[in-house]
Amino acid sequence: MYKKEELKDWVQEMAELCEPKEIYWCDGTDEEYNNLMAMLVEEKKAVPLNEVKRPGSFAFFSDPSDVARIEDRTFIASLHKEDAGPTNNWIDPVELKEKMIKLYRGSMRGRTMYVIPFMMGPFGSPLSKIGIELTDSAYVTCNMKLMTRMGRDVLKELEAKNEFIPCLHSVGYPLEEGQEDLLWPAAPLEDKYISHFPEERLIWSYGSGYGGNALLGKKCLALRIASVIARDEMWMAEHMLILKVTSPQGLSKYMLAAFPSACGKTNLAMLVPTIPGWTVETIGDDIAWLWMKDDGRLYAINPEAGFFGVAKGTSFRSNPNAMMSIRKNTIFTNVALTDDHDVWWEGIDGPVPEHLMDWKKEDWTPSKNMPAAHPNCRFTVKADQCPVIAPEWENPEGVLVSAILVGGRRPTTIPLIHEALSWNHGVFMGSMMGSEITAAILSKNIGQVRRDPFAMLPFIGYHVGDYLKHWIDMGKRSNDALLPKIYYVNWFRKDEAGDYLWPGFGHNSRVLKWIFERTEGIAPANLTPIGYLPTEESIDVRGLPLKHGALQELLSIDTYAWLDEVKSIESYYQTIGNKLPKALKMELEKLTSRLHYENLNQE
Ligand code: OXD
Ligand code: MN
Repeated sequence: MYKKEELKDWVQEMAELCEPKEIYWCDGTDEEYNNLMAMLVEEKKAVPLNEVKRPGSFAFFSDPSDVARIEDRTFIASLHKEDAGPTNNWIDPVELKEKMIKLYRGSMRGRTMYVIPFMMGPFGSPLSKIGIELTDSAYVTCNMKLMTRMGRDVLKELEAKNEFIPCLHSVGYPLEEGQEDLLWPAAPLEDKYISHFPEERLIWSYGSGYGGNALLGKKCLALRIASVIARDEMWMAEHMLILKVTSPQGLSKYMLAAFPSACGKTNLAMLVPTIPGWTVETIGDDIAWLWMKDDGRLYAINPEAGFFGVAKGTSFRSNPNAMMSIRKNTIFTNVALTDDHDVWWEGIDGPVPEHLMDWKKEDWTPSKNMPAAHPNCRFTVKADQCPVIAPEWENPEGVLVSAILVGGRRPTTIPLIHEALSWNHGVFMGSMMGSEITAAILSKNIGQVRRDPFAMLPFIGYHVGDYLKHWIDMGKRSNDALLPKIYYVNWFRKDEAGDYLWPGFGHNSRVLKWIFERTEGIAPANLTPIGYLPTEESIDVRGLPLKHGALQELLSIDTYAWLDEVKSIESYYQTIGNKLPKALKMELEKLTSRLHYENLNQE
């Protein structure tokens, strides 16, 4: 964190290091955005889309080596290795800076350095944080305009807030005199570094222009660095959507949900309920910052101002509100293009076109037998284009949180929904949640399950054991009656034939309704060894074409499968080491004895 008086000197110092041909201070106006886009079109880096079908929208195509967050090249350079914990890549900060300074030296030659003042969180919120990103990418600058509050107003706010988080970004492809630029400049994989210096609250990113590697307000600031600040200041920075559910009686409640990347957070945040009279509105689709007010309750803001959503699979069937959000003024990255310059991806509505230009800018026909859009193709759009954005989404005071959902893709064992017995039991659920690995990250292990505590595995800026302890400690500052109830949901349970048991999407509103009614104290539940489960009658399945016996199976608990799960959690907990909070060990022990007791009773 630097003081406002340090801003000019820091920009100057970084410019001397990176040697851009010019420095440009962003004012955040629409005019500036339009000028940058016009320049990107001129340079052939952006493709303008069909003005009738997709007005004000552009497509970008990345280098095939730069398509996702790169966890292997993401570093937490804390002063002590121990503080980064077993889940982060650690490099000594002095050594890392030496390496990166060499890379940054002259890295912006022939390019403009854009100075982007941005704010994470609504103006006027006690929790909001200012960042300044220096980048040599106009694409990144345009994305930051949609994803954050950015420009002149932020510099004004800096006068009051005093401090900012410095974020340096270079694509790592300097242009020597007469050298032609690439359409998507980037550095080779071994030179890419997404680095965080938690004690200094400093972010240095080099070599990638894609998503979370380059839009530094999102994963780097609002999660990794913010999680460290939050621990120190007793608030929470979480990888969670925020939604508002309103009952037919007009009562509204706010819920958060933590699911690993590409598990449907955007879909749930914008869900269209299939039960009459209920509505869902969106506050955020990816990140929530939470704090406890004097009343002992938790409140949340969405630090972002836009959505950087996975396009693949998005359709009027899966997420009509997202489709309506991206009708205009949207940046698309790595989608395919139709012959009339509209966007296309696998899973979008309508028949598969006969001919496309794929994300590698090559001709594509169905016979190519390769996806036309990259599986991690994205749309970037301002949140206020979402037709169901809640009017209070920018309330600086945040919204009162009634429930926290955790979950992931688990084909077996985990029921559709269960409620934690207490805050600590809920933290236990969050600590052991897991999901199959998806295309949002570059990994060789696609398809395997990895434990991903509160979906924060790639985003905790410190030791995972300390992070879990922070959750326990937050609970100690209040009491269970005031804290949100915690739920484990699993939309992805399969039957023996491998078919999903639950139809998901808009039908998830039926589960939200049960949660809503639980927080009101009116929905019945069965007490089981793993927590409270809905009685079959308490989930509203009217009009739902469920297979015979599906609901029973979705709500069933196989104690033997759970005892296997316990073993797997035990070995996972060992990887956390001695920083694992005692409270969680106790929760695991208590779960084990409840399961044994149940087995004895059944025999
Ligand atoms: C994201 C992610 O982009 O989690 O939101 O990968
Ligand atoms: Mn995310």
